[in-house]
Amino acid sequence: MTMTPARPLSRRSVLKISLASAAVAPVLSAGPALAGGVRSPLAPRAGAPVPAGPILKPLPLEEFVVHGTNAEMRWGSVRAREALTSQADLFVRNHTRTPVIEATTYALRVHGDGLARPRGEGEALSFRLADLKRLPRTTITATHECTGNGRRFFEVQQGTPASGTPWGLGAVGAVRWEGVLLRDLLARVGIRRDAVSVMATGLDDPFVSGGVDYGRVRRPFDIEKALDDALLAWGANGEPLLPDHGFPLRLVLPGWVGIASIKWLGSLEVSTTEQTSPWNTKWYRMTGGDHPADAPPLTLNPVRSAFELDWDAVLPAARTITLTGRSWSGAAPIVRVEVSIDGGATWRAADLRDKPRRGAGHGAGHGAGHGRTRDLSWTRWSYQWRRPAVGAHELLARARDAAGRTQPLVAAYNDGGYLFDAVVRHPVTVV
Ligand SMILES: Nc1nc2c(c(=O)[nH]1)N[C@H]1C(S)=C(S)[C@@H](COP(=O)(O)O)O[C@H]1N2
Ligand SMILES: [Mo]
Repeated sequence: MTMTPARPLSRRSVLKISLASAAVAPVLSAGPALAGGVRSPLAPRAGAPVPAGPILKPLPLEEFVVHGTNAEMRWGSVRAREALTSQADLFVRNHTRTPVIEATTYALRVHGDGLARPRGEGEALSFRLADLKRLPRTTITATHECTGNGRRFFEVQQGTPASGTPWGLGAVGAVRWEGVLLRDLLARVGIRRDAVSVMATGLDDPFVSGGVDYGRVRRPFDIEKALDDALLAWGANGEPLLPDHGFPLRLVLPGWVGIASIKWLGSLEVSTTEQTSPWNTKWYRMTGGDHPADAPPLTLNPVRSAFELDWDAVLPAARTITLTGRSWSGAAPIVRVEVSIDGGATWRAADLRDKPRRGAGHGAGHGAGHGRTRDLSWTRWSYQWRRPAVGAHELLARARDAAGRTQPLVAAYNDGGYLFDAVVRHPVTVV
């Protein structure tokens, strides 16, 4: 079987890179559509404990707030020293529950009419983890964040509740993902030059809500992202993925809304037509408020900032209190952060601890390459709060990214409570 596309792909130089050296020989699998060895967490196996809940890792109360099948990180538990979020501390967003998948029998299936040799689902190419690990490795450090992060502030700060998990600001982390760029896999598989979209489908249980079965969690994305920095990740911060974060393989679309990064990746369909799923038509689009009826599916995450403090934190009075926090953007590095300790009347610059790196930003074509590290991570900052008065205060922080995007004082309302990017008023008490 040849892995070379039927004709040269002149449009995208990236695809030219390694067509000659097909290091991977995909196995044709005639097996069932989900040959990945998914086991229902409810089905006990000999010698293995039956997972108790939708999330398998421990969720200590001091570190997490649990919302049903989801859990967010408490900002007061963030350690200023550590730039990255360990998987143990990372928020979890599950539509259903974490599946337990055997790495040895797992395989990623790739099909669609956008492949150089079109393949239906039943004749998908199948890649085991070991096959993928033979491809060039790439590491990308990026913030990872739920689209609905900050949703509860639509209610508590703006008086307009939105439906969905009432996240504070803790549905975010920064992770060093390790894996293979999707473009490196597609270069070996070969795609047609008129391929336009890729559908990623997870292996977790179908999502049922309000009596409707929406099928497996899946979302399409455009071929430009697929050929830019989309990563098939098997590692996080130097360790294999935890089951809750997508073991054995997840998609990572750096800078994009969390839903784009499909966990427990079962299949990729490369298509010559636009694809849809409820996750880009019904949800994860702006509806309601002042948004037009045909607003496009959400892609980039906005600019946000948080103090490394619990909500309603109590701070011992001192001549100067050092406040620390982080700001991040899905589009570009943070270039400026301002803090207000008087409710927004006056603002002063915070000291940025992580300076924007040259070459950081989007596009794997510049400054990024095989086996090299790119940085789309958050920026840690600090602020000296001098002579804080004893009593109740609101702390505000706002950031600007290198793309010129900032944080407004009011976020645009939408029914799904997505992209709350306004300055959050963080209450603290000095005693
Ligand atoms: N298969 C699958 N992928 C998924 C989800 C899911 O429920 N199932 N949730 C999505 C959402 S909404 C988010 S915010 C991120 C959360 O990733 P994490 O749980 O590893 O932090 O995964 C995305 N990928
Ligand atoms: Mo999400």
